[in-house]
Amino acid sequence: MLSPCLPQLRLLSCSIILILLFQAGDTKRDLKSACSTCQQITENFNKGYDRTAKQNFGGGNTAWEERKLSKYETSEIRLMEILEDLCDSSSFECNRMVEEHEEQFETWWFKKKTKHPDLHKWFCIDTIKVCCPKGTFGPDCNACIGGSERPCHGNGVCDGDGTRGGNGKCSCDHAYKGEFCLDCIDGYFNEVRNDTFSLCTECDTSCKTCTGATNQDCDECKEGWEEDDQEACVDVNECAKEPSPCKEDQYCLNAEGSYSCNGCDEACTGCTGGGPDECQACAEGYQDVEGTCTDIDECSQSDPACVKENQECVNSKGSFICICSSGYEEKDGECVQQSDEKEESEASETTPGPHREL
Ligand SMILES: [Ca+2]
Repeated sequence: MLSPCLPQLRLLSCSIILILLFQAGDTKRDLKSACSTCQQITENFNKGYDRTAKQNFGGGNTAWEERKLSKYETSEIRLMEILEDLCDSSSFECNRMVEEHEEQFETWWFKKKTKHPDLHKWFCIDTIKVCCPKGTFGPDCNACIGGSERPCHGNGVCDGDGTRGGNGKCSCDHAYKGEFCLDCIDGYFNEVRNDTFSLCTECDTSCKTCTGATNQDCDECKEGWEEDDQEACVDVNECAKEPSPCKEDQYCLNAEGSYSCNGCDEACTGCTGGGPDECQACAEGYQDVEGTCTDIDECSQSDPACVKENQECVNSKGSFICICSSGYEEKDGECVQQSDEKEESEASETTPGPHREL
């Protein structure tokens, strides 16, 4: 068949077809929103119905009042009061729908209400045909996949459910998959399963896939777990492996299904744990005191660490510094008396950093 879009002469008809196609797609989306608009309208109608009932039945008990009220109950005035409050003024779709179908509301109010008390069913489904009964979808209200009683076998949402739109296909709930939402995703297994019912339950945390709930029911272990000789998935102790998966200044901490690398204490060169008592060797500036790497106080050793005149030693963690004594300042590597205007200021540092060589 020739495409109608080939010759330039047919540009116009081609455009019309494209527009129609575009509108068809649009209409499909509109059908769902038309139903939800209608649903909202009927909900608001029911609220309005209750509201007007409360307003007008308060305390009336004389025969005259009862007659008057019962007249109001089915009156056009009451209908109008309800209709007024069906839509937000900003909702174009809602107002358009109410306006367009005002007559239907009157028909229902005066003639159909008793026989068809469910306004949503009478109005949205049977009369203006923007909605379908629950569990059905599309222009002809066909049953959703899995049937209208339990769409998607109770494990998902049917596209267009309850509207004249959609395609009836299932979006499965978490843990379920497949066209019918009867299959389980990885990490879950079918605890119960037949043609119409499926219950997916989570596998043991060690399984990637499984047939039951324990770590012996795994088909395949998850990463970080391995099969032991009883064919159960157990944690891999990554920290016991050679070479260690961690860097030199880190220690390894095993965990169920994983491990972590953590920094050693600053007193250590290499370590087996987090504290200064778990060092493999002490870092420079530290020494082993009863199994704990402890800062060396260079300033209190018999050999003075800072040797220049008017210099003082200040110890720090893993190191020390030499500073000029109070009243002296550093000049060309020497500590000299401060000039008058600077006398008040703090003693200044001669040279920063470790001074192991001094
Ligand atoms: Ca592990």
